[in-house]
This record gives sequence, C-alpha cells and structure tokens, in this order.
Amino acid sequence: MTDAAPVLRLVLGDQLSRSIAALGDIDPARDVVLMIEAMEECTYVPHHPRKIAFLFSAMRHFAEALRAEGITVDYRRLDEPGEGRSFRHGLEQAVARYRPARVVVTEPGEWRVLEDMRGWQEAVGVPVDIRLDGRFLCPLEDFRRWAGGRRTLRMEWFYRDMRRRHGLLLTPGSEPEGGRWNYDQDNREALPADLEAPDPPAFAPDALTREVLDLVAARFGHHFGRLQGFAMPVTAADAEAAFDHFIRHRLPRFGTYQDAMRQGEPFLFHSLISAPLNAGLLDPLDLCRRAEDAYHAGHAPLNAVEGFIRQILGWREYVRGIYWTRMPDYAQTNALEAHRPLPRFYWTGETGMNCLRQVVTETHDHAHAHHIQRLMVTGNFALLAGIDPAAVNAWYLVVYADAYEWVQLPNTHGMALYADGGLLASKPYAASGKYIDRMSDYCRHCRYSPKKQLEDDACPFNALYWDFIARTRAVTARNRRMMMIHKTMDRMGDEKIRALRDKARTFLDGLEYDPPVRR
Ligand code: FAD
Ligand code: DLZ
Ligand code: SF4
Repeated sequence: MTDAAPVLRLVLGDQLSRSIAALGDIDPARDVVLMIEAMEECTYVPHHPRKIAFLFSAMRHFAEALRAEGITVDYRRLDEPGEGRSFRHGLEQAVARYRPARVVVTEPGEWRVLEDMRGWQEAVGVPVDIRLDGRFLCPLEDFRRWAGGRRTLRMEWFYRDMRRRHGLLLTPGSEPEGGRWNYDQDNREALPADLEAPDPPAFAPDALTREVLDLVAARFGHHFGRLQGFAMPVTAADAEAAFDHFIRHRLPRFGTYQDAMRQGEPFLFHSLISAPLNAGLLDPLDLCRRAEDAYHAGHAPLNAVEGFIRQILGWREYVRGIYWTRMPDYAQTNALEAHRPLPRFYWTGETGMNCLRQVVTETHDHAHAHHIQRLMVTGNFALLAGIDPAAVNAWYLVVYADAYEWVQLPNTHGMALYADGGLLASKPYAASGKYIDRMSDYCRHCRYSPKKQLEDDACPFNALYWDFIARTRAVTARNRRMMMIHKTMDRMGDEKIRALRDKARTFLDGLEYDPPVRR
C-alpha cells in the first residue's frame, strides 16, 4: 500500500459482483476493501442457516478472488475477536484502523440499511460516498419516470418497455418475436405423470465452505432450516455452471411447466439462480441474452424463453422499482385488514394439509420453494386466513435463501397478500383447493378432499376461500375481475355461505399460533 490515505470500500454480502460501483475506481496500491460478517445481519430476523452459510461462503470466496487480483481485503469474520456486530460497528472499527480519506459504498437492497447508511458519515467522521447500484436493468430514476403520472403500474407495460429498451426477443422491425409479447397462457400446464425433471447440479462444499458450515451450525443451528446437504453454488464460476446446466437441461420445459407442483420435487424445471443472482454472482442481462441465444439456436421454444426473460427483465426489475419508489410507507399498508397471527405450522410443517406440509418442509430443507408454491400454497393460505402482513413478510424474509427486502416485500405484501390494495396485482391471488389440485399431485396424498366443501374431510382451502370472498366484499366486489365470483357467491345463498364461514372459523380457531417473528 502507498502512504496516501486509503479509500475504504465496503462491499455487502449481496454485492458480490466485480462490477459493483464501490469497486469501480479502486486503486489496489492504496485502497482497502472491507467485508463484514455481521451478527446483526444474521439475526435482525433469524435467517435460515442455509442462507447465512451461502452468503458467508460466497463472501469469503469473493474476498479470495479480490486478493488474487492484488487487492487488500480486510475481511471481518464472525468468529474473530472484535468482530463487526453490525455494518456500522464494523465500519467504525475499520475507520479507526485505516484513517481513510473517505468511505465508498454501494446503495444497499434494504430500506433499513439505507436509513442507517445515511447516518454513517456523521458517525465515522469521514465522507461516505453512497453510489448507485448499477447491476439492475432499470435504473431507479427511469422507473420513477415510468411510474410517475400512471394511475396503475401494471407489470406487463413495464416489461414491454424493457424488452424494447434492451432489444430482447424483438424482430428486426422491433416487433415482439413470434408476434406476441406474452406466452403466459401456454405456461400453465400440469406435469404429466411420466415426465421426470433432471436433477439440478450439486456443488460439493470445499474446505472454505466446510469451515463456514461448522461456524453457522454452531451459531445459527437453532434457526428454522436445515443445513445438512448444503450444495449451493458459492462462486461466480459455480453459478455460471449451474445456469449452463439449466439452459441445457431444464429451460426447454421451463415455460410449459412453470406453475406445476409435484410431491417431493421442489425444483422441477426452474433455474434455481435467484440466490446467486441476488447476491451478485450472476449478471441479469447476460442471463436474458443467453436464454435468447438458446431460442435462436432452436434449443428452447419461445414460450420457455419469453417466460424466463419476463421473470428477470420484467418481474425482478418491476418489484425493485415498486419497493424503492414506495418505501417506507409500502410495508405499513394492510388493505384487507388482516390481523391473525401466523399459524405455528409455518415453522413446524405439522399440519394435515399436505400441500402446506410439503412446501414448508421443502422450504425448511432447501431454503427454497418455487414461485407457485410461494404464491398459491403458503401465500394463498395466508391471504385467505387473513394473516397479518407483517408476520407473513417476516416469515418470507427468514426462510428463503434469495430473500432481501427489495424483492421479497413486493412479492409477499403486494402479490401474495394484496396488502397494498392492488398497486402490484390487479386482483387478489385467492384460490380454492381446486387450483392446487389442478396444478399438483398434492391432493392425492392428502387426508382432505379438494372436491368437498362442508364435510369433515373437505379441503380447508374451500371454506377459507368463500370466507375470504365474503369477508373482503367491501374491497373485492368493487374489482371488475372479481365481480363474477361475487355473483356466484350470491347465487349460493346465505345458508350455504354461513355454513362455509362457520367451518372456516372453526378451522382457524383450531390452529395453534406462535408469537410473531417481527422485524
Ligand atoms: P425461476 O422460476 O427459474 O425464475 C427465474 C428468475 O426470475 C428467478 O431466479 C428470479 O430472479 C426471477 N423472478 C421470477 N419471479 C420473480 C418475481 N416474482 N420477483 C422477482 N424476481 C423473480 N424471489 C426472490 O428472488 N427473492 C424473494 O425473496 C422472493 N420472494 C417471493 C415471495 C413470494 C410470495 C412470491 C410469490 C415470489 C417470491 N419471489 C422471490 C419470486 C420467485 O418465487 C423466486 O424468484 C423464484 O422462485 C426463485 O427460483 P428460481 O431461481 O428457480 O426462479
Ligand atoms: C443476509 C445477510 C446476512 C445473513 N449476513 C450478512 C453479513 O454478515 N454481512 C453482509 O455484508 N451481508 C449480510 N447479509 C446481506 C445483507 O443483509 C444485505 O446486504 C442487506 O440486507 C442489504 O441488502
Ligand atoms: Fe392442500 Fe386441500 Fe389439496 Fe389437501 S386437499 S393438498 S389441503 S389443496
């Protein structure tokens, strides 16, 4: 290092990209990169041990890669004396050690951290430069411009603009490839019984990861979730290999079976890239281009490739825009006035409802569930049962390895719970047992029947569904897309509705509830 005062460059656990803004103009002869395993980040909600292990291992590998470039990295391990208890504490210690000319950071992915970050300059007494995060495909300023003046913020319009802006799946005349922007209607098939999904690749833990696993087991083994069997990609190279495997073996069927669920098979034809992508190990535009290449090479059909690109280019960017333009008020809304605590089975998986038992158990074992499991099983139950959005949001932030508030909150609060009153979703994603029966084989292994409504063995989702429709009438009957369902309910007659609502209430009263995990 030179004698000049260094610039201290803080890289957070979900900023593991060599292109991250805080490293942009680094002078390896002068500067120090600071990375902190912070107790506060692991416990502000009790994260799934797999998520902590994934991030610590990915952080340590990233630090090694920077050192191999000749960059000085001050990596503060959780188990070292004087460890950083929080980002702020770790930064204060590092400023005292290096007396830097300034601190450079990249804006974080959570409002909670940004608020704290805004006070760091005063706390450490040197300038703190908070840089924009350039790893996304829609800069927040552009999203603000797009959203400003619009009455509704539908993802579909945003997505079409993004397709045009990035020139993805467009004909030379700038028309959508294949003549349509959206192939969603081709992407809702149930899985044929004889179709097997290929196993995703497993990445055997190296010595560095094994050390992390021991640390996490000792410190966070009591959190919800299983650590054994950890095989996640923890470097950019492994994440690339995982994505290549997806393109070759699962992308061709990704679209058609995107919404399907099968007992004992949590991964099916999904890409499983959200955790490494959100941590910065993969680049979103590169993923979209490689999927597009697979289409042009005739390797994957348009409905699969368009469906995949829409998730990354559309949904992922859109929910981030919603989060940053609407926080902090967004998290406080409760449009459907849902106040019930979270049932205990969200933590134990102990319920006779097989679909919920499956999804909670897979979530516990893998820190992962796919979109429809999150939306239409655990999310749908929480919506119908009227569970407090704060408790549900905290659960989703705890249990998934890909969960950071910028992406988790709009999906849970807006899409699954309609707690934002329809800013994000055009209607509540409420469904009875019929939907789960159509899209999965869960009901065949269940003690309840999705075809029954009032009998002892009737699927609880059915009574809960009608209770939800009746309970939320003041809000949902005004929604044009829900008028039909209200007409159907009116035709069912008061007595039937009363019986269904009584059944729903008895069922909910019979559940066990835990004190909520709150942020
Ligand atoms: P694939 O199905 O293969 O999709 C490819 C990629 O598209 C994903 O990796 C992800 O980066 C992106 N994507 C897909 N859907 C969405 C979406 N709705 N919002 C943002 N990105 C999307 N995703 C997270 O990354 N973190 C979360 O905390 C999170 N919480 C969710 C909570 C609920 C209630 C719901 C309904 C969805 C949530 N999602 C979240 C979106 C989605 O479920 C996951 O991105 C996906 O299951 C990850 O698995 P995959 O990589 O195999 O995704
Ligand atoms: C999620 C997480 C966890 C569990 N631990 C750390 C950590 O020890 N150090 C770190 O730099 N980042 C961690 N993260 C990710 C942060 O929570 C994330 O950077 C912020 O929430 C901002 O998105
Ligand atoms: Fe779930 Fe109802 Fe099907 Fe059982 S019958 S698996 S509770 S949808």
